[in-house]
Amino acid sequence: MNSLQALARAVARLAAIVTFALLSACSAPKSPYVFTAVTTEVAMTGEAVVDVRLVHEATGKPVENAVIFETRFDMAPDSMASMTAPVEAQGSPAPGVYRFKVGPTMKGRWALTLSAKVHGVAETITGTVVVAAH
Ligand SMILES: [Cu+2]
Repeated sequence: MNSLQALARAVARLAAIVTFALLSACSAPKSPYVFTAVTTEVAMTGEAVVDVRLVHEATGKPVENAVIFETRFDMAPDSMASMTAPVEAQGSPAPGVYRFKVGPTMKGRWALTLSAKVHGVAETITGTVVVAAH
């Protein structure tokens, strides 16, 4: 095999790898459930409550009776992912709306990351909303 053939083979192999990578990325399943922030700002003083809505994106229907089993509140949006603060689930004040009491320790943007299970849905639903603490 001369060097030109070797090069052609290498290029063909690389093209195959790139194609596979692109197809894999495009076919990765996207969750049909989306968390969005109802509350986008909280005060540093007093009780800070954040409401988050969970909807089925295609129909826009609120998702009731989700079990939020994991929560995290951190300053990742302001490049301080290791700075965390307390977050406590407070139930559901309205259909598809989930309430959390948070305790931001610094002014700035905070990420509330949630993991949930919904009856009849096999996969875990995860999402992150950003709230600003003033
Ligand atoms: Cu911080």
